[in-house]
Amino acid sequence: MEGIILSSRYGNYEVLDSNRNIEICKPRGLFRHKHIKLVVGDRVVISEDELLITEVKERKNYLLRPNIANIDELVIVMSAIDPDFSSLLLDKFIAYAHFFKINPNVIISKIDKMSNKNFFDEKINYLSKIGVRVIKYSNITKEGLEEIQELFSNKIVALMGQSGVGKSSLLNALSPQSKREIGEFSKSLGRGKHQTKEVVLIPYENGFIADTPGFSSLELPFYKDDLANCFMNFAKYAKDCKFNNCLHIQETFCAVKKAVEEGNISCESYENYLKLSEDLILRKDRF
Ligand SMILES: Nc1nc2c(ncn2[C@@H]2O[C@H](COP(=O)(O)OP(=O)(O)OP(=O)(O)O)[C@@H](O)[C@H]2O)c(=O)[nH]1
Ligand SMILES: [Mg+2]
Ligand SMILES: [Zn+2]
Repeated sequence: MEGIILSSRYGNYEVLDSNRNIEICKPRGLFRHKHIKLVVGDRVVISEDELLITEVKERKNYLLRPNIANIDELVIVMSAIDPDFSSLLLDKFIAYAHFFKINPNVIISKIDKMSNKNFFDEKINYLSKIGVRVIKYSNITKEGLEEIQELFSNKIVALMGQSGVGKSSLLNALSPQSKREIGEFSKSLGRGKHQTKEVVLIPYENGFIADTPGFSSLELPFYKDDLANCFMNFAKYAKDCKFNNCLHIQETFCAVKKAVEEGNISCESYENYLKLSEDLILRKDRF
């Protein structure tokens, strides 16, 4: 019988089978021998008698953090405040998603805490130009909830973001019976409580939503040249750079830098690119 992995704990996997029953299954030893690590979202075949996972289907996509496979939409949740909105972090998360070939959406949460509701409009316009959909949301006034319901229906959606931005709160608003535990945001520490500890798929409107543990930091698992390719707003110009391995930093005849000067690429996004690039090494330095 086929099923989907909803959660995993200590080597046991919760599988929702095609009869809508939840079974606790163990993987066949074969997976360990072949170094195949099953993750939430994996489509699997289980043997009914022994409750063993015998086969895993080919993945449509895969994301390392949150660790999940086969999603239809990735939604980056970034709060307007508490924790503070960070354009740098948002561009980092978006680049991270693109590295895994996933085009993300963004929810700006806690919008009720902003006196100027249009504060993010410039960033939102820029993101929509590069194909990233942005929804402003408040768990207090429920502004944005209908748009979120429409986006999430009939799909497998994964939420991603820092601890304390309100991922589990949003899940409770969408699906009250899911009863996700909520953690307080600590002003003094400047972060959430890491309330959610595991990735878990919650059934929602003919699909699923994955609640996931929040990050305190996210390391980009790639090289400088990957980063250049993950800034999708550069792509249109990068093909005209003189050097085809141009990183758009010190090189001459760089069409990306020219586009920044001419106002076609936002200075903020280019500066975020430079900052993120500082932490990464060149691929050739590795070998
Ligand atoms: N004012 C306001 N507070 C919110 C909103 N959404 C969530 N909160 C509060 O933010 C805090 C953190 O919420 P959670 O839903 O636990 O955040 P999380 O993203 O799931 O955090 P982790 O599980 O630690 O990753 C709680 O105190 C919530 O009540 C919102 O839209 N507006
Ligand atoms: Mg949570
Ligand atoms: Zn260039």
